[in-house]
Amino acid sequence: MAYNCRFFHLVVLILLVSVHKEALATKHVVGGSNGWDESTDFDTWSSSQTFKVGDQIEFKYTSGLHSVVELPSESAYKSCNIGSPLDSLNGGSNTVKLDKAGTRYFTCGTSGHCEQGMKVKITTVGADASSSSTTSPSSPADASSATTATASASSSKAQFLSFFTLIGSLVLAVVQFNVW
Ligand SMILES: [Cu+2]
Repeated sequence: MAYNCRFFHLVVLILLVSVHKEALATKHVVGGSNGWDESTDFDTWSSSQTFKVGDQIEFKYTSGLHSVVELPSESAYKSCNIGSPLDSLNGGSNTVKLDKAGTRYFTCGTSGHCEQGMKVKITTVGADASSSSTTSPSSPADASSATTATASASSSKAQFLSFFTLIGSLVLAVVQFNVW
């Protein structure tokens, strides 16, 4: 009985810790309920989302009909040049982790689909969403690079803090387990 109680507490704590971890990162299904398909308006979809460092994007599509190709540049994205992809994925469901700030370009590898609009640009911001001041086009070069440095510093600080919160939760779980 004592063992069951202890076990139950551990399970509850592990669940709490994993829920907490989930809350830190979001998984965005590309195209929403329409998914990765040439009929989806990806510009509208992506502008409705906030992509943060640590988030994931998931491509869901009919295997064999579509694929996922990551393009190396804005120009390749604009001209639908899939000749030198960074990555090619297939199988109907692919998850991509947004591990750093910046813009990434994805399209479909099926002939003609990129030209039909089956492409999406994902701009990831630092984990601290309040650092939207990074895009100030009229500021001089010195000021804008300083802003970028501050933004990335505060985002790594936020990641550092959430890491410690997670470790703290785990330590708490272990302590609870031993005491009960
Ligand atoms: Cu396609």
